[in-house]
This record gives sequence, structure tokens and C-alpha cells, in this order.
Amino acid sequence: MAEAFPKVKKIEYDPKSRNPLTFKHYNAEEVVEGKTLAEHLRFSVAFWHAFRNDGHDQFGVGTRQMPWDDGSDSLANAKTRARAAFEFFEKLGVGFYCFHDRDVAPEADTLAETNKNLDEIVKVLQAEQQRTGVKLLWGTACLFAHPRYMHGAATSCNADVFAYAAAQVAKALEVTQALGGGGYVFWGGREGYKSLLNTDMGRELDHLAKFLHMAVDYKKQIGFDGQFYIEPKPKEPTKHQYDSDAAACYAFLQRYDLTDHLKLNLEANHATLAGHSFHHELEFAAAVGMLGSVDANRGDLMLGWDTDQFPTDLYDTTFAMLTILKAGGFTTGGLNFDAHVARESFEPVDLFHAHIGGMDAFARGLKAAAAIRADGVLDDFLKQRYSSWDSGIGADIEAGKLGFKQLSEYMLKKGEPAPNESGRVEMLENILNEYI
Ligand code: XLS
Ligand code: NI
Ligand code: NI
Repeated sequence: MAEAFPKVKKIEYDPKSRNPLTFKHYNAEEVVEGKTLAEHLRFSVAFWHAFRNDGHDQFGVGTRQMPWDDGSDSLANAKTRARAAFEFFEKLGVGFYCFHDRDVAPEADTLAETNKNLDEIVKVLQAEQQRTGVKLLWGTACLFAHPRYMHGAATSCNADVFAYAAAQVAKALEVTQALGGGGYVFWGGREGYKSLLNTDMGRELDHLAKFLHMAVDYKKQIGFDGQFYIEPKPKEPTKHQYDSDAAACYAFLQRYDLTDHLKLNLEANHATLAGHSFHHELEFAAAVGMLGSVDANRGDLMLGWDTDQFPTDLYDTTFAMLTILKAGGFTTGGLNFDAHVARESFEPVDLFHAHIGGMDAFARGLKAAAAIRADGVLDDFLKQRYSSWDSGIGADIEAGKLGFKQLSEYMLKKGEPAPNESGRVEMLENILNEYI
């Protein structure tokens, strides 16, 4: 096959260069806090955006030039596309990629034929992984594009659709396992509702939990040892999705006894759609021990939908890396660019510019976060702020030694608490700016 990106060579780290096709900050080999940047950041390309999204929107057709792609749904085209993708991963220098089953192989008239198509493509993916060393960060199944999933998949009103989704996920798990995938993501594409008038919410939630338990059982049956993740998103395509944010997912997983089996895959743009900052979602997940992986992108705060832009905001990447480092870094997870180029960025080279920008932005975020941690500026402040809990009455409360009765006696004797120190919000914001 001819090269898909003949004009682009391997992207190098060259901080002094004026060539935009170089990394200015992402030096894969550079060591920070005992690990290389590549090991910390674990960058992944999202196959669906990079190789299946042609740039169409509600108002217009696709614009992207993808000369390697003949636009057909043939198996031969799927193979060529897969090879083009690996050429891209290699030239960009990422260690990982992610895909939905239907991104890589065409859906046929029957499930049996569709599965056969997938097996055919998996052979190509296996060979390309072998050739390049690029690994599958996580696999997933598309349970939202086909008309059968109009009412949802696991939360469909139609039991046969639930069964179909189960069959599809079973196959996707097998494929993920065959490719040595590090994990598997459940994003509830249409697991929610359009109208409450036609929805039995309690029953749908029970079904979703049942589906996830079946997936956990199947994972054990086939011996797949990857990490399961659930990806919160509040809306779009449905009016409301049950996995609306990190806290809602956590409550759901707890209620249905699933917290041992799934972690969270947090997406920046989904956080903002839920009315939270990306940092908030990561911080919540880390606080409850559920931080698994990240879909790295950004939204437009003036727009109300999933714009899936590439991450460029250094505050966002610094905050994200502060939380990720504090949580001990990624184990199975990574930073998957769930993002697409703008409709007007239609040339093949734009795919490189987009990813280079995202990788540099996270490299800067990582270095800033590591410097902040090394200087202890935030940690020292936090330690001081909560110091009343480290001894005396605070330590006794934390140790569970006291109840309301003892605290009433204590307070009646002691009188009004002395005013705490200032929160120093502005000072901390100023300090942060020194590092960005
Ligand atoms: C859509 C989601 C999707 C998941 C994978 O908004 O972000 O891309 O990451 O199904
Ligand atoms: Ni996502
Ligand atoms: Ni998204």
C-alpha cells in the first residue's frame, strides 16, 4: 500500500524548531517524577474521530480529504484504513489507540457475517500492532448508531435489543482480548431517555446493571483481564443519560454492587456538559478511588454540545495532571484523544497538527504539575489548612472516638471556634500562574 501520509515524516521533539510538525514540549523520553513522559501520558488516538469522522455536521456533508479511503463499506477499504491508521500512529509516536467494533469493520446483514468481518480486520490490527508496537488502550462496542438501538441498548424497551447488545459486547470483549487490550469502555450511547412519559426509569436502571453484571461474568468466563470503565456523559444523543457524571456513575455502581469491576473513564467535554469542570470530575473520581482513564478533549463553553475539540487549554491539562499524579498516575488507563479536527481543517496534515497540539498541551500540563508538586506549594498549604484534624479533637473525630454527646460537652466548655486562616484563593491562583 502507498503511504497514506507521504508528506509527513516521523514527528520529532525539537523545541527550537519553527516547524509546526514538531513537538515543542513532548519529549517522550524525558523523565519526570521517575517515569518518562510517554509512560505518564500514555497517549491514544481515537479511531472513530481520526479515521471515520469525515467532518460532516447537521448542516453539511463531510469535508475531510482521506485519499487512502475509497469511501466504501468494503472489507478491503477497512483494511486499507486500518493500515493508514497505524502509519499515522507510528509517525505521531503514540503508544495506543482505541476503537469501537463498527469503526474498524463493516456491519453486514447478519450478526454472524458482521462478526466474521470483524475477525478479518482483527487479523490486520494484530499484524499492525506487532509491526509497530502500538497497543490497544481499550476496546468498545458501538451500541448507538444502528437504528435497532434507537431506544437504547441495555436500557431498550425491547428485550431482543438487549440480547443483541449483549451478543455484540461479548464479541467486542473477545476481540479486545485477542488484541491484548488494556481495558474496555462502556459509554451508554443512548442509555437514557428522550421522554419520561414513555420511560420506566427504575426498570431501565435495573437492566443496565444486569447488562454490566453479565459483562463482568463473561469477562471471567473468557479470562479477559483488562480493566472495565464506565464513561459518564449527561446528554447527547439522549435528553438525559443515566451515566450523567462521575458522581451519578459512582452511585449507580455502588447501588448495583459493581464498584469492584468498573472504574471511570472521564472525558473533559462530558464534564463541561454536566456543568462541572474537567478537574472536578477527575478530582471526584480520584477521591473515591475510581480514576481509571481519560478521554482528552475540550468543549466550547459557549456551546451546549459535545464539540470534541483537541485539548489546548494549559489550565485544564495542568489541573488534570495534578490530580492524575496525586492519584498515582495511570495504570491501565491513558489519555485518549476523543477529539476531531474542525470541519474546515480538512487536509490530512491537520490530523497531525491537532494531535501534536494535544500532546504538547498535556506535556506542559504534566511538567507544570510536577513542578508544583516538587515545590510543595499546594500540598503545604493544604496540609496547613487541615492541620486541626491532625491532633487533638480533630484526630479523635477522624478516629471515630467521639459522638455528638462528647462534642457538645467539648464545645460548651470551649466556646466559639477561633477564626480559621484565610482560604487564600487569589494567592493560590497567582502561584498556579507562576507555573503555567
Ligand atoms: C461520545 C463518547 C464516545 C466514547 C466511546 O460522546 O465520548 O466517543 O468515548 O464510545
Ligand atoms: Ni469519550
Ligand atoms: Ni464525547
